[in-house]
Amino acid sequence: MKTTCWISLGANLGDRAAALQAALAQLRLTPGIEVSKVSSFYETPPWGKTDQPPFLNAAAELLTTLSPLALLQACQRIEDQLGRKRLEHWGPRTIDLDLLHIPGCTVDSPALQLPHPYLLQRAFVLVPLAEIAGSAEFQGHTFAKWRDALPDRNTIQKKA
Ligand code: PH2
Ligand code: MG
Ligand code: MG
Repeated sequence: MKTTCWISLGANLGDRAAALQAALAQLRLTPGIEVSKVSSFYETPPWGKTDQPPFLNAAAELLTTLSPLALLQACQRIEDQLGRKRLEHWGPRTIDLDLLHIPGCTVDSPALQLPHPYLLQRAFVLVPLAEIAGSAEFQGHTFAKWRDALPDRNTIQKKA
């Protein structure tokens, strides 16, 4: 059975667009993962730890036969292949792939929390996600409605 999973992609070091494209290409090559939708790429100010370069962010919809933990491992392997160094919490990174939400699935383990704990607070996540899944219901509202409730949603700029 195939499950839908929405993920967030981000980069703020090196050629950011090339890193997002390379991650998507690696996801497409991974057995058990189909990339069914990809959002536009967005220029976003750093959130949480603000003294770092701006990010390029996107969201994607995956259809997968993998378990949530196997999907997480696949994403971490791709981050490693693309030269991700795990130096600093919320610090600069060449590529970051985060699982956001799998409808009907909650996970609360040290390795993985689903839904992503900051999903509804981060405009850099919700603006791209609402582009590809705006009408999906999440905790009583659609993603489009959650996006529209974010005061800083206009700081997230779609790339031409
Ligand atoms: N990722 C973080 C911390 N802050 N800010 C933006 N704009 N985009 C990100 O992807 C991001 C962030 C930790 O994963
Ligand atoms: Mg992240
Ligand atoms: Mg991450």
